[in-house]
Amino acid sequence: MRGEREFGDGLNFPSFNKSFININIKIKSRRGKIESVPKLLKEVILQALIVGNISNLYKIEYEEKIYEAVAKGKFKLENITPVVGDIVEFEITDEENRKAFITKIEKRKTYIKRPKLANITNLIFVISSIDPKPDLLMLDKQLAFAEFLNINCTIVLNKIDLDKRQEFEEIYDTYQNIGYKVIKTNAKEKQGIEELLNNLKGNINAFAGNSGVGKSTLINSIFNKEITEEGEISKRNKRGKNTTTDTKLYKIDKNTYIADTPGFSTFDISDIESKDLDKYFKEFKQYIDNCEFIGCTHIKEENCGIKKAIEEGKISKGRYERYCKIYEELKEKENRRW
Ligand SMILES: Nc1nc2c(ncn2[C@@H]2O[C@H](COP(=O)(O)OP(=O)(O)O)[C@@H](O)[C@H]2O)c(=O)[nH]1
Ligand SMILES: [Mg+2]
Ligand SMILES: [Zn+2]
Repeated sequence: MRGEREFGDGLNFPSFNKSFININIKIKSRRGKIESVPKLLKEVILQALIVGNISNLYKIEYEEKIYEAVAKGKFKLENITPVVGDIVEFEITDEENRKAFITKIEKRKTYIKRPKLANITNLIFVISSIDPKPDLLMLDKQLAFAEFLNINCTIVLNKIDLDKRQEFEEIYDTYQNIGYKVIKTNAKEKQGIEELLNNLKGNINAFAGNSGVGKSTLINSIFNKEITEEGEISKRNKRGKNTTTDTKLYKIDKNTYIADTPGFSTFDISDIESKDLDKYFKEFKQYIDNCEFIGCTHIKEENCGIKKAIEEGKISKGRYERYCKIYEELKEKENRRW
């Protein structure tokens, strides 16, 4: 049995794991009889977190130390490669120069394909109230995708200082009523940063949102120093080519990380099938049973539970309109595929 530490709903962060294997060994007694006796073998398994990856080299963190590791050949046979966010078992091959082998990948809690990220337990979707104006279509795509991936998400409504008429309050209410955690921030003046930080604790977090909404400013406020610019430059390798593998985890504290993920701003949700989209609109779920037709898409059908819920003011009209748009987009992509 392996003794793992639990951190709420978050991850089992790498720890010093002892595993005890109980086996029976056969011995010859003095009288020449073969006897089976139990023997307790004690084995120490080291676990680390992958915090960086460039091509086939991994940076793994173990007890505040960073080792440079390669994956042992057998992963190729298993058709699985380690990715940033993976918790792995490893063997140290050279302590002085901090070199290691990755020998096993622990079961992933979550997995994102593009960019490849394991064990993200909190997605932070940032929109700004003004400049650029809130892109709710993007937000709803992202929220649906997070539901699809089964990852918790948090909405950050940034640049509240610019919205003199406080129109962001309506957005706040819409998403709060659905049951999402919404945090209002002014990243420049560090308003709401404390609340955001509390929300990140115990998770591996990734930020997403359109360019200019304030992601870098928010992350810098959290760390109180400039770190993400460096991360953004590293998108390009020495020859100036874009690399897609360079993702990093930045440590906030022992149990909390932020993923710096180039190319995560606008993500592709085409893995969702149009017919399943309603499941990923969280507040729709409870009304789907009221639809007359099984497989109702809630667009052209009559006697639709979703449409009724909108009339009764139980579902936001804006959310429904964006559902229709996203549905059509997915449907179109599917038609092109066949
Ligand atoms: N007024 C105001 N400006 C902000 C706020 N957050 C970020 N900015 C500014 O918005 C611009 C874009 O921010 P940045 O963090 O680079 O956005 P990113 O592209 O999402 O990383 C910068 O000029 C920031 O100084 C905020 O809360 N209020
Ligand atoms: Mg940025
Ligand atoms: Zn319906």
